[in-house]
Amino acid sequence: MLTIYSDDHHLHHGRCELMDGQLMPCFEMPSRADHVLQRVKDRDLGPVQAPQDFGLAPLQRIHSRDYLEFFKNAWARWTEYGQDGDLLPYTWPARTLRRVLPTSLHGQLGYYSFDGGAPITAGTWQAAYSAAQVALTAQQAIQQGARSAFALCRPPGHHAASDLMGGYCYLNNAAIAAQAFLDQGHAKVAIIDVDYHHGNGTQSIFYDRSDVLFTSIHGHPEAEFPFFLGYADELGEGPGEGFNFNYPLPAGSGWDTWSAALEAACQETERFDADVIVVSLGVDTFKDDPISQFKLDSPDYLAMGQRIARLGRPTLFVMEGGYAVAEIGINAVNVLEGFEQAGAAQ
Ligand code: SP5
Ligand code: ZN
Repeated sequence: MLTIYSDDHHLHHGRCELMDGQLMPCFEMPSRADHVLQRVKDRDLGPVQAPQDFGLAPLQRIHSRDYLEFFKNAWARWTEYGQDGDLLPYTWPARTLRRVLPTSLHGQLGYYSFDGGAPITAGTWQAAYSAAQVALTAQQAIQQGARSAFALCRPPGHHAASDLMGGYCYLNNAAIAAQAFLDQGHAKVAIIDVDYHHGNGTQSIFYDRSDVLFTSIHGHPEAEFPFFLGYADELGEGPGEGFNFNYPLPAGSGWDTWSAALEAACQETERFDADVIVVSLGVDTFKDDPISQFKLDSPDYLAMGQRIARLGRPTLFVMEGGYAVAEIGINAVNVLEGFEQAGAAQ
């Protein structure tokens, strides 16, 4: 399997995130992608290539112009205040407040974010821009006939909405790639989000559309981030009704429970009859993940890849979460190897 990877992810190295009521050192760190890349090489998964640059146009198909402009310029505006530490939001337009764009940097950052978990640093825009190009380059490989490809994206993307950053995410790499498939002639794309957290950004982007099926298996939002989306009764709206399926699971869920949800998601995906599949590949479902509560073990990721392969469609894997850094490479690459094994058996 071809892997697309850019060293630019090192440009994003946040110091602190606001989580569980405290400022904490960032769990989303450069060594995550380094470990995955190392495992790709150790296992001889296939060639590793640098991304091409498709410019801003494919990003603008998913994100609003004003959001992209804000994100691109935020760090420079911050340095004009004489600041050189990470920039975090602290006020949001919650209930009772007006959703009107202020002129202030901090007001605008609150407007364009939904949590305090996505710090902006000097290199965040460049890293996120390159991650989106990584996804687009892997998408192009499939467009040109590859059965699968792996976009080793960092920072991740599935929490980012059209004009919102949060949950370590700035640009929605999976959504950008899915839209690129549609723009290049495909009629139906299915996104399967296996990250431990609900892919609220991806869901919101495609919620009223029938050309993208979104399925997500995740910690129940009653108890787990991002809390305010990801319930099973969210089925899509308007033309998108019946094209969104959430499988929220309780803390402590292991492979038996999790794989039953994957089976349900795969059956919806089969019914939808997608041309191509995009997998939002988070491995924070791992039993030793420091911020998550599921109990998957490393061999389970092989089975995950095998089940996805049985869908029999060209498949783009896009890296999302996973914070047990020492095992992230084993678990992510196990999904890819499981996929390839099942394909070879077909
Ligand atoms: C891409 C991705 O996986 N983003 C996840 C962002 C999660 N941020 C909030 C995490 C809250 C964790 N709470 C842990 C409670 C047990 N200590
Ligand atoms: Zn996650």
